[in-house]
Amino acid sequence: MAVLPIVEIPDPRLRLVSEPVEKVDDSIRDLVADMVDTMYAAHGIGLAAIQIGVAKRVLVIDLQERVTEDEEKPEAIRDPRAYINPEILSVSDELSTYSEGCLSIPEQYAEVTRPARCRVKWLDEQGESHEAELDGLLATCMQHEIDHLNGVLFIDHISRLKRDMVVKKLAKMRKAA
Ligand code: GNR
Ligand code: NI
Repeated sequence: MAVLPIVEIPDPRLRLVSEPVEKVDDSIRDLVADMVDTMYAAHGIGLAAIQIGVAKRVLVIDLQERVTEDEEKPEAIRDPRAYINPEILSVSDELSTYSEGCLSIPEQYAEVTRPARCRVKWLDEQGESHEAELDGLLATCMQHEIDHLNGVLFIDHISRLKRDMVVKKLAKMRKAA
């Protein structure tokens, strides 16, 4: 269990295509535990392994981590889920737009349009296979996280102009810090 530093742009590791997990063992469960700790510490709703520098196809999501800056989410409400080797099987024609953020592009947000629903299969921490049709914020978050496993960031889905604005604002923010 550890809170680890989050890899931020323009770190080239964020552009790697992560490798599938061959066997869901204790080392993977340790990785998941570190990812969950790091996600909560950063107040994120999801985290891909590459965001802590590990190029494996592992992600964690807990949509309920929506808290104010100075308020810790009570342990009791936490419901982190691990998704190992997740695959999108199909997506809806219907689209939806969310204002997305990313812990690797701190404090920057932009509207991203993606399929509103997706059918996904994955392995859990015990190596058991699951399949489900996701919608709403979970569908968006899952697509955002699977993008990370393929070296794709939310800013790749917006216009060049908006992307340049996000990068500029981040540079300005870092300079002021
Ligand atoms: O914390 C996060 N919030 C978020 C909001 C809208 C769409 C996607 C996300 S994921 C993000 C955490 C993160 O960077 N995961 O990779
Ligand atoms: Ni992200």
